Amino acid sequence: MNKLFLLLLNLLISLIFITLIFIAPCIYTNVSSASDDNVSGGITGMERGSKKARTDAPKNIWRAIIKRLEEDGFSRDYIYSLYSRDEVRFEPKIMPKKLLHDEYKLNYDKFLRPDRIERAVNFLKGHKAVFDKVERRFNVPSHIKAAILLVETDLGNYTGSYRTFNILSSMAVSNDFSKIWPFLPQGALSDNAYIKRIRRIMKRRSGWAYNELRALLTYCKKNGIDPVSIRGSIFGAFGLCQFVPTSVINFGIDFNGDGKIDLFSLEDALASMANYLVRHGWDKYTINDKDKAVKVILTYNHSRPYAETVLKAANLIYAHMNSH
Ligand SMILES: [Ca+2]
Repeated sequence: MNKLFLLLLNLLISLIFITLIFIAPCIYTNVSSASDDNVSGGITGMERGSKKARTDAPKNIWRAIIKRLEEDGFSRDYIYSLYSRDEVRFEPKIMPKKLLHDEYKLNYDKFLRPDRIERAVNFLKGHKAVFDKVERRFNVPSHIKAAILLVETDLGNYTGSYRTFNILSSMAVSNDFSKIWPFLPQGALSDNAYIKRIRRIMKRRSGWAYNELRALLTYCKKNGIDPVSIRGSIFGAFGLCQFVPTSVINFGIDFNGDGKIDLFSLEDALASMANYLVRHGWDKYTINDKDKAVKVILTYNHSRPYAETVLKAANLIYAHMNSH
């Protein structure tokens, strides 16, 4: 009887031992992975890590735009990775600046100062081979292109410091007035007509910006460019010739033949600019027809003071070139 009791006791101790050594850790692992799965949706450790990084990273403000870009065929991973980057920020402060921008208040006369004209002449002389080559191909005189470069970017010295991706993304999500009203001049907010106008403009510009954002991503993909790296104006234009993305897609030219349209290269920017003007009606007779010239230049930038300044600067550059 004692023997039987001892045998049973030994068996019991062995069972407890086996349970402690082998089975308990398995139970513990299962319990812990099951509880993790509740959080992560039942995926493996590696996937869990990447899923966590992806879902946590982009800020909520981009949620709708990410969904829309996905629906428009851009890869989810690519769009997520872009909107997860530190450089990508919502910039509501630029909205009022853009909304309140008034072309007629800009000081265009500064572009006609003798020192600026002289710099434009020297720039044209310094890059004569490229200017000549583009003129031969498109029939747009070099002094017209130099004048546009002078007014647009001060001959490439100022191409803009805003990230185009941020500008367009911020505008695209700002169809909601509540997102920008804190940044508007407070006095203006008591004016109902002003608020109504701003609301209307924002809605229209949000649609425009989304379209440009999509074009920016398409252009960058085709040309192997990081979209977040491009910097330009508050209006979403970039490069020496200040094109918005849809213009790059429709009128951009790879003139130096390196396989990509790069508007920060003089060859590509000049050819793209000339191509834009030709496609909007510029021909070899336009230089002698001021009304027609103004009409075409207005398609480049819809501002009469701009178009007239470009033509005046072009004439001054031409006169300077031919007086020495
Ligand atoms: Ca190129």
